[in-house]
Amino acid sequence: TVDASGRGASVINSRDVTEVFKRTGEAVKHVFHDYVRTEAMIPMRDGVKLHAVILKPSDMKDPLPFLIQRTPYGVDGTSRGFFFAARPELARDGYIYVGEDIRGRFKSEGEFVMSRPMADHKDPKAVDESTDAYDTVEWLLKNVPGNNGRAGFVGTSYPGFLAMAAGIDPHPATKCVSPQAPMIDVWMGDDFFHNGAFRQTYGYDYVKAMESSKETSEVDYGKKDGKPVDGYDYFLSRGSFEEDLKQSGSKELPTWKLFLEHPAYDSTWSSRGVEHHLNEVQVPVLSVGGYYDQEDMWGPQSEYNSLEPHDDKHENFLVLGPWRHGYWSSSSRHLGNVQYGEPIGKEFRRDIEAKFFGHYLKDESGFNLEDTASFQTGSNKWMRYGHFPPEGSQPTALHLRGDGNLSWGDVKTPAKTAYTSDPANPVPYRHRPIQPTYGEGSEWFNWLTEDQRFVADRKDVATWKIPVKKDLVATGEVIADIFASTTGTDGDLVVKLIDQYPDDDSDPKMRGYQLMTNEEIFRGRYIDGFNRPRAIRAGDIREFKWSLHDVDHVFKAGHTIVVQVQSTWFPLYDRNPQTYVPNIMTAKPADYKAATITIYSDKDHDSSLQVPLMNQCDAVECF
Ligand code: PG9
Repeated sequence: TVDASGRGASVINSRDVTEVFKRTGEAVKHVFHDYVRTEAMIPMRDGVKLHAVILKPSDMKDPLPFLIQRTPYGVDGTSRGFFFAARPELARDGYIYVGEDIRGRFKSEGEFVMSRPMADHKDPKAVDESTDAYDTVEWLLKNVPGNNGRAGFVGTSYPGFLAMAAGIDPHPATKCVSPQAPMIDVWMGDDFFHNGAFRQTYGYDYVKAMESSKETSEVDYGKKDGKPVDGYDYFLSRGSFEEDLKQSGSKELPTWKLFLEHPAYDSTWSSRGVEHHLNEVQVPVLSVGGYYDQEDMWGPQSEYNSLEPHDDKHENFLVLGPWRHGYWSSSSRHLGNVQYGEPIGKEFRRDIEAKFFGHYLKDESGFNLEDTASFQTGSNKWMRYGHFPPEGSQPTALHLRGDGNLSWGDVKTPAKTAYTSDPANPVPYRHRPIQPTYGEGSEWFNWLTEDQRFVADRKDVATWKIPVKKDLVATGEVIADIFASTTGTDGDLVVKLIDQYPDDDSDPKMRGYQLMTNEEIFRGRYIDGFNRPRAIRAGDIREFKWSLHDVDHVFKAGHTIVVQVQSTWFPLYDRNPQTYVPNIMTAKPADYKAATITIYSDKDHDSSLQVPLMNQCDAVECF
């Protein structure tokens, strides 16, 4: 360890940096700076020291701002998106880059707490990710010569949450933050739960990887007959999450314990919900999110929505695109099988991200985002909006009729649609075999773009369709509003909005393809509140209403809109026993029972999706 004044510092030359670029697959012809690399142990207000790597362009003439990324993934290597790998356009612009290991991770002292709750900032001794960011800036300003007195924070996913925390009660020198795919509430809609349904594979895998040691560990489901075990069989044979942990033979890890003991949205989780603190943000925020983010789709959307009412200075910006988790670091022109024609990640990094930091940290010109930039799928073009959803976006009911058809007009004939959901034979969320989340051969990254025909013939998946006669533009939030009953006393509902491509599509890979544009799960026991789980009375018709997130998509004429409803999405989500038990994490084998779910379509129980149409009257023929 050396101090930040440069004593004992090593120089990273441009060739090393080029190597880093190369590893990302990015063809970079020019590298602009050599860097002086130093390390420091930065003292926090409670005496704990955090390990940081500081990279200063060796050719710098004028003072430069700090661009800081705090992370639980280690700052020594180039893994998990340290600046050069994930953000070459920013690296080219010249900043003093700082990467810092958060408490308890890699070379930092202290204890790691998964998505550490916000502390009371009136207490001078309290620490959280916001105070650690503050203390880091304070130390850097005083100890790293050549800075211009300004700092910005950037990060994706966990580091995105850390960037957002740096903007809450920020250090006065912190001038802007860009939280990208931040987890904003790990219970409500990000990594660990969605609307109360537990993300079993993710919760198991990620916690094991992060909490088994100070560094990141591998997760493996083992082998059977010489082949890797399919995660579907692995979790099905184990039953409840409690049983799963028992059989894994692993020691009890702190966040697993939270899952077991706090399955509902109590203060354990709400204290980790960053959205509850966003009225305290006083710096410009550039939130970035993917329409196909398999981990933190909810975070950036809810962050933007929570900040918007307090945005008097118009400094709350949003960028959305058809990316999987963090995929704006790539310059790919496609996601899975879906082609976009242009390297949208590169355009975002060059035209928006680099300009945002240039503007707020160096007073450079060129940042011209008014509010939102969204890459609209279907039409495959960048759109700019003064607000999201834009003016003209109209929530329009798409009704689920009894005959398997959808209709834009009111339902005339009362009807019901029923299916039986059996926890012994749950619907897979992606095609099998299913590897551990981040393991070798895992198709976790692109599962949200998988062709849904792989489950379309199952009897426990209900389907509705409508042909698209004229191009339909949907921009805004999609809401599911489902009237349903069950023969059980608890249950889950999964609703998927799908764009089905025509059988003669010009791209052979896309012929008949069922591409989800929106999808989400809701756990029935939370119908009266996420902190108030309760049994549903068998046979009662109840209204279940929840968000399927934002969309910006053109359903083209000649395509078909499809809605699928099912009650399992396994093993990403644990199985609901469908019999009410106080804690699903500890359910017993006898609790898991098949149930028949009935969806109603009539005047008083109008099951539908609210689709945010931009050209409602024209496209729907003014019904
Ligand atoms: N999505 C990851 C994560 C963040 C926070 C909690 C759990 C997981 C990540 O990629 O950082």
